[in-house]
Order: sequence, then C-alpha cells, then structure tokens
Amino acid sequence: MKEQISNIRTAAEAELAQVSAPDALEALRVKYLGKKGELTAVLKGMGGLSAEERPVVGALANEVREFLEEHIETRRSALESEILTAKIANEKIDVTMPGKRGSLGRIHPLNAVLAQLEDIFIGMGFSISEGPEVEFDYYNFEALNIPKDHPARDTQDTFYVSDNIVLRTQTSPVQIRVMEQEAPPIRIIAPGRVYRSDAVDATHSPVFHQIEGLVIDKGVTMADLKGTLEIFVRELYGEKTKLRFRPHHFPFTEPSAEVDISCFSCGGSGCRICKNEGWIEILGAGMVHPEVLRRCNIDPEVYSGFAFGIGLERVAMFKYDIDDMRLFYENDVRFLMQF
Ligand code: 2NL
Repeated sequence: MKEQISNIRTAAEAELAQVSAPDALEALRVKYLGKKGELTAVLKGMGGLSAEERPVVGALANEVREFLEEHIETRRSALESEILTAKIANEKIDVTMPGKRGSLGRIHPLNAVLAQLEDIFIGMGFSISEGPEVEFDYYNFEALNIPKDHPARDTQDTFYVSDNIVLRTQTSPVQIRVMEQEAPPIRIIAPGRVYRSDAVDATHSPVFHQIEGLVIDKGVTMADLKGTLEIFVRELYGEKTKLRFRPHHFPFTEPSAEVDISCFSCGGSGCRICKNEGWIEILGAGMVHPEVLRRCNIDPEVYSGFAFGIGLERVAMFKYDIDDMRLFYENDVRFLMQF
C-alpha cells in the first residue's frame, strides 16, 4: 500500500509538470484528490490494515496529500500570474504614439446659401413652408394655371411617376397647398429640391434647388414686390446693388418679370462675371395670377399677392465663383473643404 501511495505521488508529480492551463490543473486535482480520486480511494481502503500499519500508511498518505495540495496550489498561482502577464502585454498601449486627428465636415455651400437666404426672409417676417417632392399633377401644374398642352408638362421636361403624379418641377405646389389651407395674410418661403428631365452639364441638373416666396394680403402691389426684392438683394450682395425688372411671361403670374441685379463684381461697367452685361439675372417674379388665387378659394377682388422663384445653385455659383454646377453634387471633399 505504501508503494501504491508513492506511485500516486510520482505519477501526479509528472502530470503536474505538464499542466499548462487552469482547467487541466483542476482536472488533475479531481483525479487524485477528489471524492472519487485515486489517493482518496487508497485512504478509504485503510480499514483492512493492521493496527501497526494503519498510522504509518495514514501518515504517508496525508503527507502525499499535503504535498500534492501545496504543489497544485503553487502551480495554480503561477499559471494565473502567467495569464495575467500575457494579457497585460497584449493590451499594452503606447501612450507616446501620436494621436489620430478626427476630420471635421463643413456645411455644404448650397446649405450655407440656403441658410443665408432663409435668414434674410425670416428677418422680413416670412416663415418657411415645406411639402412633398412627389406631387400631384394638379398642384404642380393645373393649380398654377399651366394648361394641359403647355410644353413644361412634356415628358421631355418632367419626370412622371404615373399619369397624375410627378416629381415637382418647382416648389410652387407647396405654396398652393398653403393658400388652400390658410387664410391671408400669407408670407412664406418654400425652399427645396426640384426635378426636371434635363441632361447634366455645367449649368443643368435633373435635381436642383429652389426657394420660392409668396405674399398674399389686401392691397399688395408690384411696389411691395420690388421693395421686398430690393431689401433681399442688398442684404445678399451689398447696399449698392440695383434691381432691374424685365417683362417676361409665367403662366402663374401676371404681370411677370425676370429680375436682374447690377453686377456685384464690377458694379455695372462689365466684367467676366456678368459677361460684360453689367447685369446678372437672379430670379423670376410677378403678381400672382387671379386664376391661381381663385383656384385656392382666395377672392382676387379682395386679395392680391406677389411671388418669386430663385435658383439656389445659381446664387451659390455667383457667390463662390463656381463655374460648374456638377461640383455641388459630386461630394469631392477637395471641393467641399474650400467653403
Ligand atoms: C422662375 C421663377 C417663379 C413663382 C415662381 C409662384 C408661385 C405661386 C403662384 C405664383 Cl403659388 N407664382 N411662383 C412666380 C414667379 C416666378 O419662379 O424662374 N421660374 C421658372
């Protein structure tokens, strides 16, 4: 039996030397010292020994148990500290390494111009209205006095979603919706994305941005239109800016005008920016057509109003001296970081 015990000790010691993981170490402990372990089995069999042998074998068995317990414990703490050391080495960071610089974005030039125009009109008491980009034919054309046979309705010019649904070609339908729902006085701007079936080039894009304005009240005249636009262009291009109205035609305004400003670059003497004209066209405007008012249940005998439409891209191109509209949509950071 003594021999059996010292064999257990030899075997356990050899295995202990091989153990390299805490799981294996625990398995080893159970194998020898557990309830059904080898050494435990020997101790249980001591009942058959003589009175002289029992204390001797018992002492030996206890000595081996203590020996194994101690060595298993030593091995366990050694393994744990090895694992911890490896973990610390793995997670080590070099605090002297240079940091990574986060890159900050910029406000897109179109959004910057939009915010500036909104500020100017809010300053004059306008509020901002928005509406759907996918619009009924009625709101986009019919209500704006654009008849069925008008060239603007051609599939060459407009994106049709179905027979009576289109991608809006202006933000005017937003204003029609406001006029239908609210009683005058109305003083709104309607900024947003609009769509035309145009081929892409330096000055055309099938998606672009507009900001339209609408004022409806009793006794609103062309003089109010001119005064409002004058304040607008002076804030945008400087105090010296002059306005020029040229007669024009829009189905939804009568009379209608195209509006030019004196060149902000040369002041009117002629330069590269204004192509030697001295004037730059910036928007279209007019007095809201009585037929448009009538369709929105506003009595043209009582109320009158003016409206105007500005292309955001055009304003931004002049403001930042950008010669190609495509640059706005390409999202090349080298372009965008310049503003
Ligand atoms: C342009 C300039 C314009 C309007 C838009 C408008 C809106 C309503 C009623 C009457 Cl609800 N007019 N908007 C007026 C004049 C010009 O846009 O160059 N458009 C093609």
